[in-house]
Amino acid sequence: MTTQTERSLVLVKPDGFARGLSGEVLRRIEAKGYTLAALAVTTPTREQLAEHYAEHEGKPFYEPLVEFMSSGQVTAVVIEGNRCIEGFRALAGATDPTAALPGTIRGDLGRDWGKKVQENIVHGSDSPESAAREIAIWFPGLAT
Ligand code: RTP
Ligand code: MG
Repeated sequence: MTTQTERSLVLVKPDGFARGLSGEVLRRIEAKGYTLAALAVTTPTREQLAEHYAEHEGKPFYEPLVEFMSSGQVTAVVIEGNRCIEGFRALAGATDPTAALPGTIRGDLGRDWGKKVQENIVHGSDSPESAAREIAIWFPGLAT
């Protein structure tokens, strides 16, 4: 087990933002004990999303995903705390909100809306390398 302080990039996606769930997501992050290092409301550009989702380029859900993510405002957050990357992904739950366990953000607040892409309220970085890369995309001025 590592106990290094780390940062993760969290996004409240356009579905969560439009439903007014940014506060609820932030509440769960803070209740868990992580701290906020940066916060912004922004409408993602396709260029930002192409960088952010580079690993998914070419997959069947890529275009609908970029379309969905650029469709409205998001709340972008840098969170901080020991093992917060793993910890936030546990808070978020499984990618598919129908299958995500109750108690998780996606399990409690998400569902299948019959869209072309899984609308699942939040994004969280999946590794220290992804976190560093993603934080630079969403908060280019943030000191490391
Ligand atoms: P995220 O990156 O947003 O934290 O979610 P994740 O790691 O759980 O999921 P990932 O595999 O990285 O996929 C990124 C996002 O693409 C959408 N997706 N749709 N089969 C599908 O329709 C499908 N698969 C993925 C979801 O919005 C997912 O969060
Ligand atoms: Mg991912």
